[in-house]
Amino acid sequence: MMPEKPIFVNQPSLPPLEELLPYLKQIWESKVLTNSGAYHRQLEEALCSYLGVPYISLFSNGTIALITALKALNISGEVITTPYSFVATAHSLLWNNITPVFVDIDPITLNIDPGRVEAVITPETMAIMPVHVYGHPCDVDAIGTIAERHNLKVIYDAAHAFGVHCHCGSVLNHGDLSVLSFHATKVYNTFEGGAIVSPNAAIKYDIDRLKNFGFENEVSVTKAGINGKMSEFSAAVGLLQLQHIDEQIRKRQVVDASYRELLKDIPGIRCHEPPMPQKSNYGYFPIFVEDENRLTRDHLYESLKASGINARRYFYPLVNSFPMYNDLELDYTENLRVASDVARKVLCLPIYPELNDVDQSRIVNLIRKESI
Ligand code: T4K
Repeated sequence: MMPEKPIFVNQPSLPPLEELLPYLKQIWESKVLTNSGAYHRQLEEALCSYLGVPYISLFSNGTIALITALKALNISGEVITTPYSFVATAHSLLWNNITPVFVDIDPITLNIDPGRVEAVITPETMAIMPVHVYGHPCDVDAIGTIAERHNLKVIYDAAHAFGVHCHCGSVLNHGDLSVLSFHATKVYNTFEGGAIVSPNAAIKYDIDRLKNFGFENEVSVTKAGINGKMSEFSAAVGLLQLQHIDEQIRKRQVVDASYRELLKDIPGIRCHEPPMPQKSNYGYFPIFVEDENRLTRDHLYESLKASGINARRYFYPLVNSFPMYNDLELDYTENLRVASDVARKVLCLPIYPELNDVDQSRIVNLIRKESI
């Protein structure tokens, strides 16, 4: 019997190859491969307009963009963040010699719980780094109020929040800076890539120096910068992807709605249902395997995997449990109850624009069979 084809959690969307060829021809002819070439400049402009943000700086990936965002704001000391994220969020703090202080999450949004932030502010705290987990907006108003009251910077890890709008337009306009990821597995991808959204030209200027080794001009280096530049190839892919993004998000919405319908009567399976933002991107489809289910989340994960369905436990284990975070002073076992509970139950099901009805039924039928 033929093995069934594997299904991955976030299969990248790619535009038709023939649409990329004219871009490649242009790169080949110009021989400008990187360092803020024509496509790079065009993509920055196009993204500002699509996302509704004032300034954007493109990066080679989201992690370098996070590290650079902290550098650009001269953050040191302690930063309050969430343990319920991809490791890159907290790692960006360690790469800046900053101590992460993990705070529990809200059980509905799964984002940092603003109600717990003030209790951990110390004289060393310089910033908050919340994450719009799965593209669902944080409580930006509450976080903004706390930051203002304590004179803290806010850097949003918006890796999942491409194109997301909250109650007042793009969620990327909140905080001091927002950082995007354009990794292959994201809603909008440039193979590898990322960006920092800034509110004014002065901070964009600093960020653009920092991502290019700190060069001010040919003979002057004014900052200890890094190489975080996006190549012309990635920028070209980005321009092309932008032409298809609305259609791709629309298809994701159909997959999302169909999962909700198909899963609704399976005992012990609960879909994540935070308040819907004004505009979503449907980047992830987390479910929770509740305690009353016949199987644990890990059993379900394994049996899906055995059938070629590669769901992912985003975000398990919690970041604070990794060895490089073990010597932090706070005792997190008591303080991270919600995050620990969610991390134990969550499973992100495959979601991407090309996920067809047949494959979706295959996934849901397996979950049903294992759950009843
Ligand atoms: N902040 C947050 C909140 C993030 O979630 C991330 C990244 C970052 C910051 C950092 O941004 P970047 O530096 O990555 O730009 C994946 C992604 O690698 C990572 O970008 C993402 N978050 C995270 C949530 O998911 P893994 O370790 O699960 O990736 P991987 O390679 O196992 O891919 C997952 C599945 O996708 C595979 O089973 C197969 C499929 N896949 C993957 C790739 C790379 C494909 O079909 N094609 C591909 O090219 O982390």
